[in-house]
Amino acid sequence: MVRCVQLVMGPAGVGKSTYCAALQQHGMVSRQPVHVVNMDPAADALAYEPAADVRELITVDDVSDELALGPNGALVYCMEYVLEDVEWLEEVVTSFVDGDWVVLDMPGQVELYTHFECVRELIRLMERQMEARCCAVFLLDASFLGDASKFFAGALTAMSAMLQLGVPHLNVLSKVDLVKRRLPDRGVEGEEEPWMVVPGEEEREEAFEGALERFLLPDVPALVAELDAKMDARFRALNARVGALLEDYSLVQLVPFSSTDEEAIADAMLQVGMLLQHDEEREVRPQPEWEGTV
Ligand SMILES: Nc1nc2c(ncn2[C@@H]2O[C@H](COP(=O)(O)OP(=O)(O)OP(=O)(O)O)[C@@H](O)[C@H]2O)c(=O)[nH]1
Ligand SMILES: [Mg+2]
Repeated sequence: MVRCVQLVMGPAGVGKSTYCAALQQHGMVSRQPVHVVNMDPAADALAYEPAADVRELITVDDVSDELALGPNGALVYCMEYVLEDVEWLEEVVTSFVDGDWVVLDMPGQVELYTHFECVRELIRLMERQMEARCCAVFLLDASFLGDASKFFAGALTAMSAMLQLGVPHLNVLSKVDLVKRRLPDRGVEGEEEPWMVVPGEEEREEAFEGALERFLLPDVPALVAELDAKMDARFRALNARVGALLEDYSLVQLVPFSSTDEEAIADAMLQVGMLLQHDEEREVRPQPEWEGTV
């Protein structure tokens, strides 16, 4: 009896909840049940139909009012509360059938994954007490990784979470459709007669692939050189070490994702499935009840 649990994490606004909604939709179409659990006690409206919602147990607003804590303190308090009152999560996770996906839509405070103990302890409890196989899906927003310093900052944050949580880890580059949308619709300045060049769909597609490659197959020495050019010379050795660290451990590998791209959604599912050897847990089951509702 094993449940495969994805913890969807990353900084605020990277698209975690949208990723969960896309997975749920994809699961309906591909007849692979995906149960999304809202684990964000400060969430507003949800873009998906939650199988369970932590706000049934505790909310940031209640904690802020009762304990006069600020939003971050209240959130950490809520997560520690979930850990103490773990029966709630246990009931949720163990209510699902073996082989179904359980997707936890986590809050956007990145310190929860890089500094505090509560998420790590929750994972250990799920593994020990709830027969869960957990992995971290860490989202990084394509629109925020534009230059070398942002790229390294993002990759290092994802790496901190990976080291802190100690579970199989997948870095996902979210909102890649925005990379395409932000491409210039005319020739780039500096090129010959740029105002004459209006790329067609094919050229835009090629430019998109090129822009995406910068993220997906990053040229680390070139990124390090970009950093060196911006920073004081005394940081060169540090930049080189950080670059080597990320490269040596393949920590800059990202899976591209866009919530509107069915192929990207299927691929993300496949990658996470391989990470947790999910297929081994799948059961062949009769037609699901929700057939016909999509
Ligand atoms: N263009 C585009 N926009 C996206 C995509 N995914 C999410 N967004 C938008 O990004 C914004 C934030 O998305 P959410 O899914 O709420 O992000 P989140 O990480 O759950 O945010 P928090 O829970 O507040 O940390 C919303 O306006 C989404 O519509 C995507 O793939 N493409
Ligand atoms: Mg969210």
